[in-house]
Amino acid sequence: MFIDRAKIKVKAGDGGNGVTAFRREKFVPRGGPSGGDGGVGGDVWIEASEGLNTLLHLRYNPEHKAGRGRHGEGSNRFGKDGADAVVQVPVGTQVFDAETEELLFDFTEAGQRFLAAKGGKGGWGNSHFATPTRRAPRFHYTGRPGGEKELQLELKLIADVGLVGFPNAGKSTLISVISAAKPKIADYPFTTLEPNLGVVDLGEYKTFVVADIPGLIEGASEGAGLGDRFLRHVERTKLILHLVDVSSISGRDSVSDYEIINRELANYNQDLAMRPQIVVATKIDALDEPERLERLREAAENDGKPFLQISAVTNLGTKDLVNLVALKLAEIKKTEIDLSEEIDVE
Ligand SMILES: Nc1nc2c(ncn2[C@@H]2O[C@H](COP(=O)(O)OP(=O)(O)OP(=O)(O)O)[C@@H](O)[C@H]2O)c(=O)[nH]1
Ligand SMILES: [Mg+2]
Repeated sequence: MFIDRAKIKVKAGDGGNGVTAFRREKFVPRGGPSGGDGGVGGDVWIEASEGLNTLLHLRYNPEHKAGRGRHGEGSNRFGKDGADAVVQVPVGTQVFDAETEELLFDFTEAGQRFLAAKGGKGGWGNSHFATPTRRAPRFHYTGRPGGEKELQLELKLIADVGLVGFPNAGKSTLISVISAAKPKIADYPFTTLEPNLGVVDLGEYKTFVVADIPGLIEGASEGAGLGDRFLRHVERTKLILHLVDVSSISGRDSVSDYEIINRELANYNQDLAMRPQIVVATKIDALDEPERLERLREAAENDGKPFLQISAVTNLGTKDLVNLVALKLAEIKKTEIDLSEEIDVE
């Protein structure tokens, strides 16, 4: 499970001040009090939105303020209320008080709203304070300050797609090309030491989340290399992209690489071997022995797995890959819905 975190500061609007004023009318020597109330400060709301997948947008924009209430005026005119501010978050976001760490709200559905900071009340103008014995009160209340809080937002991100392959297969390079993630890339094994997440933007608010994990080697399922520490991240994904370097720089055999990784997945958890998988031949730009590619294609086809070839460096095939992933994910989602409907019927 990856956790996306963002700390934000919310500040509701202060209430406007009331005012002290008196009526001045022709022929009325001493008019009564006429000071209006201050407006109410705006609230800060947090709202769950369907279109968001991460908290990234808040990391660059951590302060959210609502408008202040305007001050009251003479002739019993009330100050205008301050405008509310709305912070959008993805479904699945949990809101904690940053100071006490208390869980304040858990967003489970799009459209839910949580009042994060309440606007200050407006102060009363002096006309509120007139009594038969105190006809000309010369005081008013000031507005109350708006609520203010630091909030810790946390989102458990579940990757839809897991990238697996030997070290150096080009996993991090691929995620850097199809998403905004900028992981470290280098021509030595085990460059990636911790999983990276990337959000792939398909346009129109459609996205999917890809996890790039450290390279796997033979024995990974028993803890070799960085091994099983990260395979659990793949366990929750719906689709596996299995990247295999087919260039001869790798110095290894593409088909045996492919078989070793599949064996490690199965050893770790038999379910992973059954998980939908797309086989992706990488570094096609550096392909100098085409039979490496053809043998891998055959192996994938024999296993009934879709096969694609890409070069993340020249961008060849990456768009097709993203489209195929989107299509497969939609198919998987549809099967899940059909299955749950069948269960409902029983
Ligand atoms: N020619 C060529 N080189 C590539 C391509 N994709 C990645 N590389 C190179 O391959 C090397 C390894 O790439 P990474 O993306 O770091 O590989 P990785 O699979 O994330 O490796 P680990 O994190 O160690 O598991 C780097 O030198 C990349 O520049 C490609 O499409 N063509
Ligand atoms: Mg990497």
